[in-house]
Amino acid sequence: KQVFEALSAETLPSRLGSNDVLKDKIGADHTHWNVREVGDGNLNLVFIVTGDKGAAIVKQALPYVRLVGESWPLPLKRSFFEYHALVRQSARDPGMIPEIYVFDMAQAIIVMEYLTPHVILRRALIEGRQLSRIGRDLGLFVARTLFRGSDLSLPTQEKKADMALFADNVELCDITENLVFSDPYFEAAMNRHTSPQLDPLVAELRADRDLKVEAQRLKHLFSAKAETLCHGDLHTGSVMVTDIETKVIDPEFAFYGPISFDIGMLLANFWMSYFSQSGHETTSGERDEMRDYLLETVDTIWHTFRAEFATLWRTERKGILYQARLFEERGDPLAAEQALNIVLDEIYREMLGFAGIEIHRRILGLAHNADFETIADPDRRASCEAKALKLGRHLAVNRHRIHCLSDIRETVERLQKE
Ligand code: SR1
Ligand code: MG
Repeated sequence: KQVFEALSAETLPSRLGSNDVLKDKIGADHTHWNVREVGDGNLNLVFIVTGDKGAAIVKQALPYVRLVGESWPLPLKRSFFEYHALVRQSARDPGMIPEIYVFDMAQAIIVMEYLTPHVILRRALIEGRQLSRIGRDLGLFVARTLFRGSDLSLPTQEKKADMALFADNVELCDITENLVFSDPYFEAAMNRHTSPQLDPLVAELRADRDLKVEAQRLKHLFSAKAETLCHGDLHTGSVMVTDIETKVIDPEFAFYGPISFDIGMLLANFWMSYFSQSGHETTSGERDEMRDYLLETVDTIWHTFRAEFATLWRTERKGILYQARLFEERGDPLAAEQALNIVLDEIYREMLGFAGIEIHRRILGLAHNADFETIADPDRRASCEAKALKLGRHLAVNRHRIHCLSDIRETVERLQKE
């Protein structure tokens, strides 16, 4: 059995240089490879490798959480789940995932296409860039991957076997179960809200019985509703963009969970971006158009998801659920449409809840996001975060009473003016 060894910029060429695929993609002579370590994520090592023929990204899992250090061990097998999730996502929504060149399970290494001139979507949004494609691309991505990974589409034997495969991604699910659904709602050791100005609001949220009950209902859904293969960590840091292309990366948290989970996480990150914008403007109102763009993008993602999910329901529904022989073939086509509306409505309500909880954990928990973290003025930052926290509470607690996204737009715009 090969012993795991972390890569370094110095050792990488000699360790990977004999791989034929990489010789072809990067260059035959690895002594000419140039390696730059670029990873600034919470968990892994990431390198850009360039050579005579081209470039590649090398991602390696470490046996611990990079953000915290060796005191928090984390199994290398997450790389296996990431690889298998990438393969499935690529088949379910072709073109949305970087091309995978090499997977080395023992060394927890995935080598993939170097996306250039792509940037991380979160970065682009902080800079105030409006990407016209992302709403549609991401809406289609969630609809296709989540529908095609579910019992609506897969043969039941295949889905059950795949659930068994991914069931072992327990440590990463454990991170989400604790860091997302529980820690933000009590004084957990790893929490760190960095704006003391928020203390009174944080105390209010932690004493909010309705909120804490909803957070636990959502955790219950997360752990028990194994509907489909979710990306598991679909935030704006897991998306790479240019003006004409969108790619989704980093599905190491992949697990079988609710269809609504990825969509909720994703929309939460757009709402957080919205509230963070005033922390990045130099003159008041400078980012008004950007804020409108972000709310439009939320609408586009959700409406594209709904429309594509409905199309797939009508054209590709071949799994064990809502079978055509019960409905259409018995001369009652409206029955399948009625069931579709009920399914979509349930996804919508859950999605709002997951979005609310994701907002809270990014401000109160361990893992923050750069949208707020890069706001230099502490008072301004706290004011942005407070608005987002209030929206999070509203979404989680009132999700059964919020009938459409335009109601949320009103709430968001009212909070922004506070
Ligand atoms: C300890 S890991 C913290 C967070 O980083 C990842 O990107 C996930 O979002 C996780 O919750
Ligand atoms: Mg990640």
